[in-house]
Amino acid sequence: AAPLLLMAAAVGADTQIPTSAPASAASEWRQHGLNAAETRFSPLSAIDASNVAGLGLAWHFRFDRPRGVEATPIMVDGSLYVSGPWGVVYALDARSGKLKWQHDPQVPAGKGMHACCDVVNRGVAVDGERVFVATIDGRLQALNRDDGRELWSTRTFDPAAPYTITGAPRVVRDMVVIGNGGAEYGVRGFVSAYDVATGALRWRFYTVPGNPADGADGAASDRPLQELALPTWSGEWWRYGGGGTVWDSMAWDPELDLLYFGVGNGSPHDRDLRSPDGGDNLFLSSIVAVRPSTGEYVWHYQTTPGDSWDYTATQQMILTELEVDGRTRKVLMQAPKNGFFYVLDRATGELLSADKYVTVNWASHVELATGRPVETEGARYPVGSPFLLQPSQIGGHNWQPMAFNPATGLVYIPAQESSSFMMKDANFRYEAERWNTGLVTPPLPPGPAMLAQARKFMQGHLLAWDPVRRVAAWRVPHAGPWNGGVLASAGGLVFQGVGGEGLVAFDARDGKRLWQSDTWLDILGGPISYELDGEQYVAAAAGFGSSLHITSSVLLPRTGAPVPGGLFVWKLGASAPMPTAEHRPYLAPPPDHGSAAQVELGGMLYAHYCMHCHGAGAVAGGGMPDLRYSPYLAAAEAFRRPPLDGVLATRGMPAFSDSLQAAEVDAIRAYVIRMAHSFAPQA
Ligand code: PQQ
Repeated sequence: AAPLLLMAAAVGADTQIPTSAPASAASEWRQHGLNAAETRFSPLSAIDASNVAGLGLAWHFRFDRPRGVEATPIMVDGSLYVSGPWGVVYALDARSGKLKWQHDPQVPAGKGMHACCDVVNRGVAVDGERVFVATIDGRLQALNRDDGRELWSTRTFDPAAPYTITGAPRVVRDMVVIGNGGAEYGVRGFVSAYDVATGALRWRFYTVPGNPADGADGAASDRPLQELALPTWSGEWWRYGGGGTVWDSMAWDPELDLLYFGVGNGSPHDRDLRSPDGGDNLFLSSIVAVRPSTGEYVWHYQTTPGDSWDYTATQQMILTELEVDGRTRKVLMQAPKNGFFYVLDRATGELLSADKYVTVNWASHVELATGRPVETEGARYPVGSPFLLQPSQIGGHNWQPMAFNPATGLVYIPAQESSSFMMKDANFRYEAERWNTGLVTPPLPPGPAMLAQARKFMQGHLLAWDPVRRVAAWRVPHAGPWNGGVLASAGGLVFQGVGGEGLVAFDARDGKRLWQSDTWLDILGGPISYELDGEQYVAAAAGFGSSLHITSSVLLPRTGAPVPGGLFVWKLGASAPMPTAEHRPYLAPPPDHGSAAQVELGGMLYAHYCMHCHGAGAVAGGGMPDLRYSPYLAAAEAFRRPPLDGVLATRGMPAFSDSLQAAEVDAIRAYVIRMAHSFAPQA
């Protein structure tokens, strides 16, 4: 390895693992982000730029159910622990891929309707003899590491409420910490810590205030909620929950004794609906630091005051040390959805820098003195003036993890340029358990010309960001907007799942493309690396599903047939055969019969009620049925049965009889048929 790479290993060794981890930790992947600082920088260097071309598939393991896959696997003691859709956990031999055990939490299919972005699971946590997983219906479970037996299972919320969990739990000392999702539907976010041995609740931190008339919550967060957060809200937000879900990112610093979590957007999205007299609406879109033992508030930094754009601050946080203005600072770095890259002093929450890492038009800049963004005119999309927002609600960066290489000093971000049309829903009425963003979702305009236009506004890239110089060192453009998490390694490499291409390795210094392995399934979660018997392995989970695969598959370079995903593992010199793509048969659609008015109405209703599962433009991705080729499409009477009679309820398709009339379902059918004739089937 080159001197640069040796230096990487040396620097990595100090900043890597802040806890006193056992010696084997350098060859394993014990925690979600590799370590408590979530750097995702593997100290392994056997695979480097000079030999990565010889990386081949060692083995792959297929999950047994379709739908989205977003997990970062964990590797401890020669075993891999990976979660698939619905929170099914697989324990595999890390050398051979042989299944040791699997555990299915048996989530009722109907719960899937509360998941904004598929029934994904971003991974498990392993501590001693226990494997922890959080299920989409809100159970936190401890499984025996040897045989997958359930040791305890705790309900973190009432599964009838539209909460979900997609994030990976984190073990912090003798506690396991977990948040939840659901801010698109109307919930009040919170984070909870449970005893690793018993599953007993230790503390809970609500991220937004409840109804003041109900008094205090009796949680560790009372004081900051009453004193800091409550004055920043107005109106009756609690009717809609308020939002603030902690659906993904956490990190912790044992020396400072601080646990950090990223808080999500407001519910509904439009602040005018949830807090009509304005206000910052703490702790939405914030990074919050608490004492891990008690959940006691220490500091917060709000990235997007008074969020109206779905600008979550739930994106990954990396803890490291940086030289800022001649001083070494302990920092926390985040690239949240809103398009600014933040560097904070992680002891105090002081803002050190905030710079645009993608195109941003909702704010001109962030003022360092106040820590506040300066919003642009019209960005809050007043009535009658819709706003073309950049970045869109998918963000300049979403949940796909980034990585930091201390030798290059660069943060590698799975970034995207994106835009979306923000328009108030003049007819908004809260519908329990339904999409409650308060925005009109325009249907995708039919026709290839409009589609090409939409694709131009949606572009993903791998971004190497210099957090000290506060500029991009390089960017590598990708074919589509939705790409995977990043692994950086002391071998001077950056691995990323690229939409339509499988796993790709780049040179950490300049982004030069060095290697590719086409898995035929997109890799979204973070790849990992581990060493066994002196050999370095790279592993990544793959599968179709997740927010953009489902809603916007029409914009992606490759979309999925509803086939199960799985885990792929590579090492030098291996040559196991790669499974090839699987195609599904298509039924010819019925004749296009709808009037312009009927198709237009159907399109609006489709975008509100159907698109979040069956896809924009009625082009489905991932494991969801594609309505253009549904056998129910053949006759109007048949097409009404699932939404109005609930005939597919046990398979997860909820009845919409409280929201939709027969004539409206017929209009949706006319729209779907129009789309079936507009877009060629995707293999
Ligand atoms: N999940 C994904 C995904 O898995 O691809 C993408 C998103 C989520 C978002 O862009 C979100 O805004 C989002 N929001 C919430 C929420 O507000 O509670 C939850 C989730 C989730 O749990 O997956 C996502």
